[in-house]
Amino acid sequence: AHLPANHPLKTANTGESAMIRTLTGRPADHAPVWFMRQAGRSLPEYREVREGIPMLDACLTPALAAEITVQPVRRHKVDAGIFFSDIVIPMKLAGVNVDIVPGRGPVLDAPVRTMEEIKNLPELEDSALDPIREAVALTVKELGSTPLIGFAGAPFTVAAYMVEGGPSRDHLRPRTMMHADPEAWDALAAWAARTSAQFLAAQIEAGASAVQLFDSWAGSLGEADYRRFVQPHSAAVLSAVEHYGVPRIHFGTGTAELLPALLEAGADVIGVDYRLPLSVAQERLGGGIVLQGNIDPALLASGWEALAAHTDAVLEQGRSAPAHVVNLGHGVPPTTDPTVLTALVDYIHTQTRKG
Ligand code: 1CP
Repeated sequence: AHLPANHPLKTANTGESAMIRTLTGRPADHAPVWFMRQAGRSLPEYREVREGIPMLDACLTPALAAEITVQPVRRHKVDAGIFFSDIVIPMKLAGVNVDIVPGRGPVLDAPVRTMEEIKNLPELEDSALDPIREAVALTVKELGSTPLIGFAGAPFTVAAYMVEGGPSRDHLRPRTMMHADPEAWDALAAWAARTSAQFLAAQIEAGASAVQLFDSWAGSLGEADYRRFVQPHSAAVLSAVEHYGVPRIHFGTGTAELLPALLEAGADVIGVDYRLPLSVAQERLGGGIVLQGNIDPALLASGWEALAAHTDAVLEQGRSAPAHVVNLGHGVPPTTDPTVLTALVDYIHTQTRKG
């Protein structure tokens, strides 16, 4: 690996943490756990520091982004922080007019649908990523031996927001565009891949010990479209950061039929959503890959007995993989009682502790 000389994997001991040991397929003294969307609205301390501050402003204020990233680690004793940011931050920093509308999500002033519009997209200047580098450096310092996981949106999920101009259920427009104007689609997905790769590289160089590529909406694609129009672009992001030598997680939802194609994009770890048991996922993936997942977020509100039984089943199914990082099968719902998350982390640590 070619980590910068002062990278935490070399200078601190995140490399021997249960999280990094497990992500790299080595045994650990307990199963590590983190939760997608562990920072955010489920935490009163988050709501307090975010009061009156728009989402994207919070992401681009380094001390605030660092504080919000560390909050769930402090409270729940999860085994990693997930950098507080958003998949639309790289396009924002490139100069695209995007905002995050409360209760809705990312919305663009002008959707990007034609080759002309794609050719006019600004490139992301490296210096524009400075607030990200600063936030990551502050976070890593605060986290000490607990690893920080960086992330970016995968090209399909990012481009889907750009083509639709906002959140959508079926992602009809990007799926139509792939076939109506494949050249334009490939140009847009390549732009999204470049900016996401730059975003990941900035986080790794500033100290992130692992990264996750979020293809949250990949499940709206059939396998043939995924392979033709998406996989090469996701593979480009993953290979752009391979030389750093930090573990790369690839996650999508609704990917049961896409798992082998997802694996071929080249990540080190596959994140599985809550719909498919980990043992079935492992079978479809050929048996040799580290898995992450996949407690159903719905069970966080189902009462402790049902949650503990479900967690036991997830831990058992995780034994089918060479190593298993425990997570939810998608993000923490904003209505989640945070004390349930704290208890769940403790339960997972206790149930899996060796010796
Ligand atoms: O005002 C607010 O509090 C806005 C809510 C919010 C938050 C807390 C948004 C808007 N983004 C985030 C942070 C965020 N987004 C994180 C870091 C925090 C953590 O995980 O603890 C991460 C990793 C993301 C990534 C993200 N943004 C994804 C991929 C993950 C996933 O949940 O699938 C996606 C799809 C987005 C887009 C987005 N940003 C925000 C919303 C509400 C959405 C989804 C909108 C939709 O349904 O299409």
